Amino acid sequence: MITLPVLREYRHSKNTHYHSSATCHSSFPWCWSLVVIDTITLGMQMKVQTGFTLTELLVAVAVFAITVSFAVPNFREFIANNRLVSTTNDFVSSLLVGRSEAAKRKVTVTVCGSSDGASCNTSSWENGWIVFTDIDGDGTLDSGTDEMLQVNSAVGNSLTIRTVGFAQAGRVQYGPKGTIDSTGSFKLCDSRGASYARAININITGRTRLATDDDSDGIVNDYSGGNLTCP
Ligand SMILES: [Ca+2]
Ligand SMILES: [Ca+2]
Repeated sequence: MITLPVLREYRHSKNTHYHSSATCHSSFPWCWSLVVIDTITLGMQMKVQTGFTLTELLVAVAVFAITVSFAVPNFREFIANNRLVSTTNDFVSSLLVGRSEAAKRKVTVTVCGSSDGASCNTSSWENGWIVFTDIDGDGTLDSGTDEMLQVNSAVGNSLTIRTVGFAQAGRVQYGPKGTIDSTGSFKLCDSRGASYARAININITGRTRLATDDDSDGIVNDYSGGNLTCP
């Protein structure tokens, strides 16, 4: 015999009463079906019989309002974090393309800020960036010799992508062995500031590493070990 913690109903004169258990023998599967049907039926009856009082309704509305007041900021933060992660991934992807194409083709590849998708013209990389083979290494896409490998449009959403440490704020260049011309970091910030910022650190071998908070003070550390600043 097995006792189930379900409600079953019995009637006494004009009142309806409930008790809290039902008993079925394990060798009678049909009994379980009856218990399930009883429970569903009873639930429907209770729903019809009770309804909400004004107090219950007000409490429900208050609980809902409190829940929403916590959920909305969390959701906004979730969206903002996702935006940063997604843009960081896109940017890392471009750097990896630049490095691997340089090594594969054994030529210089330039990655630079570009608001027009054709030339290196900005150090505010959030306006867009391009990746191209740069045979003479002059930082210009020369027709006939250089080849555009990737064009990325502006990221929007008030994100900024800036550099720190590189020889030039608006461009980096990978050599034929995949090494980079200088060390530094790319910083990705939004309106929440450095505490939420992400960074991509690059060492002289050209290796890309996502910045971490090495000293555990809540702000990731750039290529030099210092805390990131925004923008
Ligand atoms: Ca060139
Ligand atoms: Ca830190």
